[in-house]
Amino acid sequence: MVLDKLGSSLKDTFKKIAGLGVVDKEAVERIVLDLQRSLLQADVDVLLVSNLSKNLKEKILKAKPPAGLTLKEFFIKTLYNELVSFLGSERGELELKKQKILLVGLFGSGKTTTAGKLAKWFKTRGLSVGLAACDVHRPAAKEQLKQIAEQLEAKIYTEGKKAEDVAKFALKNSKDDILIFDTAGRNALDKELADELRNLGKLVQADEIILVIPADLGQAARKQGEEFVKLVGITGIIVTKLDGTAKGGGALSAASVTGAKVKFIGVGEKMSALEEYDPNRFVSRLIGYGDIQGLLEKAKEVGFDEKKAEKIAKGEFTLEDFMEQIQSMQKMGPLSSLTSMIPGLSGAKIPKELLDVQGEKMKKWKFIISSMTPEEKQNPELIKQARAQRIARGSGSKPEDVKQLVKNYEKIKKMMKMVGGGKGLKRGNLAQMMKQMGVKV
Ligand SMILES: Nc1nc2c(ncn2[C@@H]2O[C@H](COP(=O)(O)OP(=O)(O)OP(=O)(O)O)[C@@H](O)[C@H]2O)c(=O)[nH]1
Ligand SMILES: [Mg+2]
Repeated sequence: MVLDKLGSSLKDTFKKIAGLGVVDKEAVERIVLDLQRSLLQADVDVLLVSNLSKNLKEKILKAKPPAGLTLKEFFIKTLYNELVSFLGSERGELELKKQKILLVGLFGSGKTTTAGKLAKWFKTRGLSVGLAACDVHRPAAKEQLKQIAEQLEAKIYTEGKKAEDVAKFALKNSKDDILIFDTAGRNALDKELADELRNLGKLVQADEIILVIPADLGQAARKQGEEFVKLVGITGIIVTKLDGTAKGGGALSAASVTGAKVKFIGVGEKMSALEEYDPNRFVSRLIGYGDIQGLLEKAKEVGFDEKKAEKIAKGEFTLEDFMEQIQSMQKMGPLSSLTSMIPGLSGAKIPKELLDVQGEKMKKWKFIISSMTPEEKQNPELIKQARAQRIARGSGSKPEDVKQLVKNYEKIKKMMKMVGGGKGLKRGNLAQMMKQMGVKV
């Protein structure tokens, strides 16, 4: 998978947001720091990273979330949108119409391969394609393009000594819908290359002049892009070799600030390894949009309170805290998918049904607790026969139910104190806890 390292660290960041107890300044700063680390590792320009961080902090800490969104959801959505705009925001397109495309770029960036990939892309969309081999400098260049053309059954134009001669020949003879001009690369954008490209540009009058940039350039893609923009006025960029580098995030974000849109990305050596570039889709795939949707749902329903969960794990909790936690967990759905968000719970595999069967009993307990005095809630051990009877009457239950709840609470508290010891819940303990509460495991 392309950019999997960046993808998985971004995914972690999103998960951390969803798992936040409170979204305060400190939490936002911690998350932003996390994000910065991931982006810098992907060779993103420091300035771009700092802009993104600033935007994010301002939006989360100063702006109010729109109605209907919790702060956490707002955080997740804002980060998502910022990443999309960071990587270009708009979708780069090539029209399906008769046109001339000039490919430019430095040595080995992938121009010739990309000429073939584009030919295939247009051909599979029903347009005829011709390839003009305007790289007359590298001895095997024409031969390389010829082989690609044969493989794709595209027309090929090679005649002429100079690049311009080949271009003229192609322009004169081509009846193809799409005519793609492959050009020579250089180590740098020197005068010779600049002159040749300028002349070709004038002669061909291409509809699209596309700069081909390898992703392993990382943030240097910005400077190169800007140079080519100045020289030949490129209309778009194709970033190649995204499959082979962790620096692709840097290249894509850098390319997107040159003012020319990234139109396609190259993700392999094969002719089919070309993808249309849509920042929105790219981000959603990078971080797993389904996962983000899931996190959004969770962030919406409950504010899972980590601090409270920790207190519970240490055996420091009131009856109400305890009920609240169990309810949060119920709302949050399958516990197994949550374990990574709750400290101390990672690795525990708890069947979903375990908490679902609690519904009726949970309701009853809620009524019982709401019939207690604040003092009783804090110190349930005060509840003996007389109090139990009063509470049962108030909550429409039996004194035995009240006593059972208190007994279970005390058992669990004791158990948690024993096993928790500040380290949080250990594997299987929650299951044991449920058993103590009378749930069949
Ligand atoms: N992994 C990977 N390799 C690629 C990709 N695009 C091109 N390549 C490889 O990169 C090398 C150079 O590609 P070319 O298409 O010859 O590059 P060029 O820009 O035409 O090179 P010059 O004509 O010498 O300037 C070849 O080995 C390609 O197979 C890509 O998206 N992924
Ligand atoms: Mg080439």
